[in-house]
Amino acid sequence: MISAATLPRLVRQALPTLQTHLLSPLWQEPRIGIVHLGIGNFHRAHQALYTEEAMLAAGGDWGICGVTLQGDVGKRDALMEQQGLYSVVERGPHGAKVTVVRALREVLAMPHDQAALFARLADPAVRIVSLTVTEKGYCRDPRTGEVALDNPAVAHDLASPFEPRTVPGILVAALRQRHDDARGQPFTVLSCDNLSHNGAALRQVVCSFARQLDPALADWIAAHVAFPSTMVDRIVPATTHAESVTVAHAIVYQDAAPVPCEPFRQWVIEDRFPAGRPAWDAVGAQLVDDVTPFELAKLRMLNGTHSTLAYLSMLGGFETIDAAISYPPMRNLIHAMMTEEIAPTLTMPASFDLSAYRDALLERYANPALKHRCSQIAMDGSQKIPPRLLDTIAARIDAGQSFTRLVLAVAAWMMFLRGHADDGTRYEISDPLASRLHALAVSAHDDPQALMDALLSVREVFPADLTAFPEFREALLRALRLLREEGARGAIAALQ
Ligand code: CS2
Repeated sequence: MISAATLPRLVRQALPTLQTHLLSPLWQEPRIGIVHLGIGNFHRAHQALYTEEAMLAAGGDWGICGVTLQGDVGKRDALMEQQGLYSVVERGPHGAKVTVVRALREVLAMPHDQAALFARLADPAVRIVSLTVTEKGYCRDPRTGEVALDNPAVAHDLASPFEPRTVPGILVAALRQRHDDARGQPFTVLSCDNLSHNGAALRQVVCSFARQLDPALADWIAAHVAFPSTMVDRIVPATTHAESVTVAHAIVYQDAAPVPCEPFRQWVIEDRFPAGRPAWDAVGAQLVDDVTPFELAKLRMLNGTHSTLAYLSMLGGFETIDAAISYPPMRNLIHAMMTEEIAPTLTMPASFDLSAYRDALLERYANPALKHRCSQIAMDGSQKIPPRLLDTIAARIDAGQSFTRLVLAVAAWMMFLRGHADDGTRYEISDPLASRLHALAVSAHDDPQALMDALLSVREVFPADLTAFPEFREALLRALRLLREEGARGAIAALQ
């Protein structure tokens, strides 16, 4: 048994001995061409790998500067001690594959490294700024799509625009540098988060923030900066001790920042990069004119059922996605939800087979090696419920079709907000609106009607036109009563 703690640290001098864990023995250290905001596990197991492969296939200076926005100096230091190196552990039913990734060249932690970040963002060699900052990182007012002026962090950035802390604040300050530099060219801004129309959504947030400060700058951004949309897909759980152990055995170095993920990956990108891009298309990414159908399919089929599994599991006592999906009534429910309620809302290119997509998702969920925790997916429901479930319900209502299972998922989220499972086990709620949502849920004293009325009043989540639909309210109340009377497992059995 190797103990990771006793091994030497993973550094670039070790690479010659790690050939079997590299994508290729060839490698020329690239200059930094991408700044990535939100250097979490997802980026490191997805875009960073595609980018390294693209450089291997076609060259280019697309080294990555990763930025943590939560002041996580521990993460910065761990990765910088390893000179940006880290391992990706692909966990499939047939074992683990460990790859050491070299594309990450620098890690900065905001707000500590503000000067270094803005120097980097002013460098014309940086041609893309990409983001995985989760839904809440956009500081978006869901009612208008503009930057949320009542968000205290946004107010801070508007008052101190040269010391920004938020994503819109940082992007606008960086674009202002490019605008003020006579030779400056803008970089392309690439949202890689699970938002509908993520490029357009980010553009609106950034332009509305800039307009508060300087309308001429806002006009320049609107006219000159590209915000392509993307659909990103790979299931990437949080790192656990198991990864350190797997990596220590495989590479015999100590990696303080390994990332687990599933073998599957997909990336569909709107091809609008005026300042150039890596040859992602040479390594499996699909570059298309319109991402919308792929994005909606992924948000509704994958993320929608992921959230459904997460909330029903938090109530019904399944810890991981594979445990939940191997419970036959749950699998039946998710299968039926995708087939009968979600797929009919999607209009896909002729070559896209939605039944095959559904079956592949069910197989990915069943991956026993991944241990994707339901509590991780249950986080930030206030941000996730609208694009993943409510938009689909609205489409079903428009088409005059039923949405019994979709609404069960919304009801499960409402019950989840009480803070305990059906058997009384307590858990933490992690959400930007957590205290308000929890207080509303508790104030209902387990009365389904009161719970529904309290939570439907939260306008950041439920648009007024949806809550005005009697069919929606009736179906939601029925689902809440079912969960209250039968528990999550009973409700799953009833609606499978
Ligand atoms: C998940 C996603 O945590 C969540 O909310 O639904 O992170 C999901 O694993 C990815 O979008 C898959 O690409």
